[in-house]
Amino acid sequence: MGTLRFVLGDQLHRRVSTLTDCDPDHDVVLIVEVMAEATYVRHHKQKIAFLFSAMRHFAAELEAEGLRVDYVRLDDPGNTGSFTGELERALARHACDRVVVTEPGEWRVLSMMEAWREDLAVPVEIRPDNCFLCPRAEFAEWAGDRRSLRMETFYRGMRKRTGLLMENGEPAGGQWNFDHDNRKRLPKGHRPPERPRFAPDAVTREVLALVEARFAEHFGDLDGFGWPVTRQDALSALAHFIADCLPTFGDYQDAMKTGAPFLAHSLISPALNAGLLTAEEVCLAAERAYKEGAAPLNCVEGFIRQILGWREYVRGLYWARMPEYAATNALAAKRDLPWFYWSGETRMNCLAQCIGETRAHAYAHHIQRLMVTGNFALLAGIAPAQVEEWYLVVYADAYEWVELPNVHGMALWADGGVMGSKPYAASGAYINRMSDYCGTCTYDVSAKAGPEACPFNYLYWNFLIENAERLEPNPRMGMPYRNLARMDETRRAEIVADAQRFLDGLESRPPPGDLTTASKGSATRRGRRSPARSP
Ligand code: FAD
Ligand code: DLZ
Ligand code: SF4
Repeated sequence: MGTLRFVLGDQLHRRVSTLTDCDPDHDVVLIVEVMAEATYVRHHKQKIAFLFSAMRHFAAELEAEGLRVDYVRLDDPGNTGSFTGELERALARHACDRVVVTEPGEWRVLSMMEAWREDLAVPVEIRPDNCFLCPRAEFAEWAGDRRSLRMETFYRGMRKRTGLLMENGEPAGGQWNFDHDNRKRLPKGHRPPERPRFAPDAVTREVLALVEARFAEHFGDLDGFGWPVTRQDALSALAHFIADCLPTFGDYQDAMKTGAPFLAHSLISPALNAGLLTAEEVCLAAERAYKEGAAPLNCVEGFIRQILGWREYVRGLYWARMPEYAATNALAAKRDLPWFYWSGETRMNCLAQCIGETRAHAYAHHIQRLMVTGNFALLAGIAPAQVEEWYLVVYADAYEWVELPNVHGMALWADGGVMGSKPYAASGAYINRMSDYCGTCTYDVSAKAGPEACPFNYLYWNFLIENAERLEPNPRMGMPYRNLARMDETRRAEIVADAQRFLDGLESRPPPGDLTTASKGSATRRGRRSPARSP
């Protein structure tokens, strides 16, 4: 009798704990394409294509190595469409007397795995995910029952523990953080580095056709699909980033430019989150570039902080605080998600650009996610669950462990300050400073009031007015509330009236006659029904 080793679609690493002791003579590796995972939210078409292609390539690599792989394709006869159904069928097919899995990236899948322990006739071992640098238990111990958890404290601990960018027990360069050297505006005429595109091979082309046929109603375009879908390609994408982009990564990390969706960002998150790369090897590659003098410290530290710091931190927080975390709504936000998040059709050029790029690439960089789509949702008081569903749908790198804390905690402050000491709320001035979007917008970023004024301007003050009870006592909000206090009643009334007019005009349903929206409702991951919204 052997072991059935069930590898999920985002666990595609040869050293994943499920496979560490795999016996090629007796064990079977199970990998399954299932409808339930592709539709529990209506993922962007590129996300499904990326994952199915990466799964098929990974299975082929394991087979080439001599492992026995049972790969179930979406269209295979008898495919039950769910993890549980396929696991049961596989147990009936193979002489296996136990199941081994690695803990998943989402709470709902962990609940499934726990049910398998109860319901299946064989024992089920759930192993820790060894592709992260901070084990869940270690984070939980650090977090304890503290109400607020600051990333910077966690990050410094991780630097000390791993020795990354440490010199004689001190941070390299004498500082933990080089943020003040980053966040520059792009110089005029700046040309972002060229990015490699991984042309679809026969496996990917077959998957693209499958996705187009079976998920036609899902959000997003497939044209131009160029994600790395094998470990080898992911390593080559990483090498390209380190050589060509890391040397300016920090400087322009927060900049946004029309027609330049990637700038010097690494684009490695889909590969990293699916297991094609590990956090450790990515951080070591960046550190090596610093040690060899190929990239400056501000860029290397800025990059390593994203992975060793933010990425590990959000994952730890997710597991330490779920499921209660997702249920909080500190600012009682309840407005429906505007329809333009799906269609991209809005006069607000910043949102139209970021949503358009998201539709085209299943990608937007951090500041676009936080300070454009996230900031608008915060200021407009959109219901957290609806915003979270949107982010989980639209990005190729989205899994709940990483999407939820970033949206719920960082962008929407729905956790009331567990993650961030104050909301990331900003007016149009911030977007104007960090992008070229305002120059071609039909709204006027310098106007404060009236129908042609940039909506971010009055929504920002309206947000402060509406949430004064909750936010005014926050010492970090002292300055904006002092500025608000200097406004007279007439000005405040004007802000509220402008905001009301604008918010009342938002469509949360497809406009009549919009043929691209003829889709049914989608079930949200927390079991509610959301209105039809994936064009
Ligand atoms: P780079 O800018 O090159 O950064 C390098 C790596 O650092 C990323 O690949 C990523 O692995 C990591 N990283 C950076 N910031 C974060 C962060 N805040 N949390 C976790 N990892 C981080 N990231 C996801 O992987 N999946 C998501 O679903 C996701 N949703 C987000 C939602 C919001 C509202 C915000 C503000 C951020 C979200 N992020 C998410 C984090 C970040 O935006 C993406 O990781 C990043 O844009 C991916 O592009 P990149 O690989 O080019 O990143
Ligand atoms: C996202 C996704 C999709 C679209 N399809 C599959 C699939 O068919 N089979 C699979 O094993 N995994 C898939 N995934 C990834 C899972 O949803 C992911 O493993 C869980 O969300 C836990 O992180
Ligand atoms: Fe966005 Fe306002 Fe600038 Fe238009 S003017 S692009 S709405 S910030």
